[in-house]
Amino acid sequence: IALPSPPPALYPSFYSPGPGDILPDLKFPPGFLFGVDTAAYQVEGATMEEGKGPSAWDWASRQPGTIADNTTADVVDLHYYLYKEDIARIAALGVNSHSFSISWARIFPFGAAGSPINQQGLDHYADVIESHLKANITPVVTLFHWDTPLALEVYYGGFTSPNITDDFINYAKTVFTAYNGSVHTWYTFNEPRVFCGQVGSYPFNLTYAPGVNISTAPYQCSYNLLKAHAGAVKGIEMKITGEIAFKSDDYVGIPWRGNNTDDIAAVERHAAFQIGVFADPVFTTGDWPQILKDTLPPEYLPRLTEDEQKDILGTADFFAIDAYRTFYVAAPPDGLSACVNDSSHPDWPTCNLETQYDSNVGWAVGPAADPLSDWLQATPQFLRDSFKEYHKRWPSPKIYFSEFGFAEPFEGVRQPPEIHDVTEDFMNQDYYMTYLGELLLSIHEDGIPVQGAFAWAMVDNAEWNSGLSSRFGIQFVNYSTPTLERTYKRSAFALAEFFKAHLQ
Ligand code: LGS
Repeated sequence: IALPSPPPALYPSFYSPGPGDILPDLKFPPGFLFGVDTAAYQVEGATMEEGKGPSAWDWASRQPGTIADNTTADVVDLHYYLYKEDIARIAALGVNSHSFSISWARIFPFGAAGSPINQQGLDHYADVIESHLKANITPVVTLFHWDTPLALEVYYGGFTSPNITDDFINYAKTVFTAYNGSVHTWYTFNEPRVFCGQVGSYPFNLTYAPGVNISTAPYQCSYNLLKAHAGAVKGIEMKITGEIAFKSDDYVGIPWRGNNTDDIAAVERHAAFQIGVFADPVFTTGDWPQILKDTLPPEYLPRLTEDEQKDILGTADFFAIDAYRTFYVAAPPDGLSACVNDSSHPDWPTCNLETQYDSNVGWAVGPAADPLSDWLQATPQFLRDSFKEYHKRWPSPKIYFSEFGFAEPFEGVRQPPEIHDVTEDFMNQDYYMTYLGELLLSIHEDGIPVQGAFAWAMVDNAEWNSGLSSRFGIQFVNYSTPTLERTYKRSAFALAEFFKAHLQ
């Protein structure tokens, strides 16, 4: 597939320099990965084919009211069958890496250790990996991007049960053994904080509102998941042939009133209850952040024994961060600290992800009614500070900027009505260009060892609860065509040009 010339811009972008003119003298370091992201549930489709078992999301997407537009991911992009075309299309852009996930239920339809292996699933991903290598695209493979085999939810409640740990380690070993040597970079888990936050409404209420009426579920999940991560990494000793970590999400907040000590304490508390839940144990201490232990009794937060701490510490070769944006964090009016996602504690003010910022975070109010203000939540101006914070708090020889991107709403909000072109995602383009400019400065001025940047997403896809209506792709997918036709958006051309100018 040859890259077509970009069509002439239909109207001017907010961001004036062309992708090649942004900091033209600054280059990405040698070996830098210019990647796009996907995840199995979100792009593959074919959910009931070739021996795959159902996942929790296949179940959830069938429950009325769970997905905004009532779509399932049964067909979605049919990447399961169209992966060769998709690989050719990203190769044409000059993309040199693809970060994708393996569906656990394709390899173990029933999930559990000792249950049958689906050879077709193993063969499928072998060919997917080979096809990437042939196209000179480095495969970066995630073992778990939220699609728990449904059977394990039914048997024992998925990640709320300690049984999950052995079953995950068994799955991980099977995959590592099958593809070791072909895959160099691995992630065990995608965004465990988001995943276990949803687990607040376990088992089957997969909305994004975590932990309001909850039990101990989010922290049981965190405990089991952390042990599963460490067990997988230790068990495999990948360090000989590859590198492995998990993908963090979220941000270290910015104190709302600068040097205000309450706000600084709120930032610390926020960091401890968010990224710190997983990053502290793995990168710095082996144990939960102290604030967590001080706040949550052992019934909520199982304590890690010394042996467990030893097993967990150091189980990441690099730090990976899905850094979409940053927020201000402020102490709530009573001066205590931020209302963060620890509502399982009886004495703590409850809040959820939808509203936690309303009262105490200034302008960064959660999901906006007006999509334009969602765009305003893009925060390139904080990217360098964020990377400094990540690197200071959870030091690692290498960082991947593992996801960033923006879902352009095309409903006439931003484009002049006479244009209304679904491939003119100029806000997404501006998002990528401003972030990447800051990233170059972060590497060159601040000395942050970032070695890869991955755009979410390769194509439009099933955006969890938002279904097909939230379009994060750098390629438009026309879901009304039988071929599920892909078209490069403006952002894809901009990314291609930016990386061509800055890769060496
Ligand atoms: O699709 C998910 C993407 C989309 O946005 C992916 O599966 C997740 O790993 C990840 O959580 N994702 C994601 N997160 C950021 C949400 C905030 C986006 C706001 C962008 C405003 C500038």
